[in-house]
Amino acid sequence: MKFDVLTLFPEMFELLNQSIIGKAIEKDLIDIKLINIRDFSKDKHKKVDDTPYGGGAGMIMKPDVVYDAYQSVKDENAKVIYMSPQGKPLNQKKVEELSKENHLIILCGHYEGIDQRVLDKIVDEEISIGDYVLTGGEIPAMVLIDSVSRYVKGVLKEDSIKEESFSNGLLEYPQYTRPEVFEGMKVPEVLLSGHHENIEKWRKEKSLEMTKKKRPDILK
Ligand code: 4G1
Repeated sequence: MKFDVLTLFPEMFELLNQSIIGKAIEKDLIDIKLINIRDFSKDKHKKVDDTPYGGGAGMIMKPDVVYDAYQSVKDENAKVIYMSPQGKPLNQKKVEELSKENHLIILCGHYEGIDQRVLDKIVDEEISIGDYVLTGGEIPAMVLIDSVSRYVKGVLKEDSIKEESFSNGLLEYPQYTRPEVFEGMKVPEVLLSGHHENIEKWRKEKSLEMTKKKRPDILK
């Protein structure tokens, strides 16, 4: 899976060189190319933004600079995603759908956003990670890359994907590890029993109970 990220802050993506995603990059299971939009400024001061027509606070990213950055990675078979608070909400269904693509080009806005004309010209899909104000689309892009990469073959151990919460539409059951007693609290007896059917039954019940209590909104 190939991710090309168009951003003014490529250094922010160094976070992804850690842990499971870092390993996946080392193993060439995923390829993350960072394109610094500023490199495509024709201006001698490397200007990438300007004041909004019609007035108002802040700066808008210039369409020609963003377009030239896009042209440098353009691929007819790629899907171009703009991380935007106006996008469709990212959920596990969308993540699974995107994981079927071979090449994603991810555009990150900064400041007050990007001139609408270049968005109209190049963007296939707008995606949002949630309803709150951020300073840029970089963290949302990392959320997307992390969540989609988990579905790429070889990134996780074969059985880890199915086990996860949400794949069955429910939250995860509670988990325990050693010690058997912590601050006077025992691990549920059934988990020590070695009785796999009973354990599975208990986990299913707990998943349902947790979801009803904590996230009734996701219960269909
Ligand atoms: C109005 C949140 C503006 C933000 C209303 C989730 C947020 C990208 C996302 C904003 C961004 C609300 C996202 C806001 C995001 C231009 C650069 C847009 C940063 C920008 C609720 C600032 N998921 N936000 N505007 O945050 O890019 O993907």
